[in-house]
Amino acid sequence: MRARQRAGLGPHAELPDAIAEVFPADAVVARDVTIASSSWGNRLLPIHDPRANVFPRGGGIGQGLGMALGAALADETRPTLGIVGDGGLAVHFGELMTLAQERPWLVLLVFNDRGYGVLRNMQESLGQRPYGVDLATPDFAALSAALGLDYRRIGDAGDARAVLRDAAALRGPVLVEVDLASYGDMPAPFTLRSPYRARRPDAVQATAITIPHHEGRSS
Ligand SMILES: Cc1ncc(C[n+]2csc(CCOP(=O)(O)OP(=O)(O)O)c2C)c(N)n1
Ligand SMILES: [Mg+2]
Repeated sequence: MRARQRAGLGPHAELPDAIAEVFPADAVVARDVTIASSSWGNRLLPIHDPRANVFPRGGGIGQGLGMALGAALADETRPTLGIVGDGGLAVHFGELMTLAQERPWLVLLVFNDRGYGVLRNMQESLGQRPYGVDLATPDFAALSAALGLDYRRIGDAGDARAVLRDAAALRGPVLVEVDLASYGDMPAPFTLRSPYRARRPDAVQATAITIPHHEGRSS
C-alpha cells in the first residue's frame, strides 16, 4: 500500500522522506486540511507517538497553524512542524502575528498552489471550469519579512532535505514555502471523491416521495 501511495506522488514523495529524516521521531506534526495532508501527511508519515499526530478530523481548514502553535509552545525542547495550504493559512492569517510574537520553535511548511487546490482539481475532474478557487496569495517572503519571521523556499524536490534541515536548525519560527508552481505536479491531480458527482443532472434518478397518510387523526 505504501509503495502504491508513493507511486502516485511523483516528486512529492520526497517530502515525507525529508520530514522523517530531519525531524525527531517524537516531533509534533500538526496538519491543516490540504492536499499535502490528504495525499501523504495523513498516510505516509511514520507516527511513533500518538501525541505527535495532530489533525482536525472534522475537516475544517484553518486550524492548522493554531494547533501547531499550541503544540510548539507546549514543548520547546524539539521542533514542531506545521503543514498548511495557502488557502487554509489565509483563514487565520492573524495567527502569524502570534507566531512572530511568541517565537516558538516551529517550522511552518506552506504549500502554495495559489488556490483551493483540491477543489480546483475536483472541479476539473468533473469537466467544470475552475470557479472561486484561484486565490489572491501574498508574497510569502515579503509577508515573513514584514513580521520579522525567517523565510525559506522549496522550489524543487531536490531542495527539500537541505531547506528543512536548515529551517529546523534555526530553533525558532520559520515560514517555509513550497512553491508548487515550480516544484511540479503529482502524476495525477489529487481529488477527493465528490459527493456531487452522483447529483449531476444526467445521473439523477427519479425518486418517489411518499407523504405518510396519518390514519386515525382527525386533523
Ligand atoms: C472552514 C472550511 N471552509 C471550507 C472548506 C472546504 N475546503 C476543503 S479543502 C479546501 C481547500 C483548502 O485550500 P488550501 O489550504 O490551499 O489547500 P490545497 O487544497 O490547495 O492543498 C477547502 C476550501 C473546509 N474544509 N473548511
Ligand atoms: Mg492551496
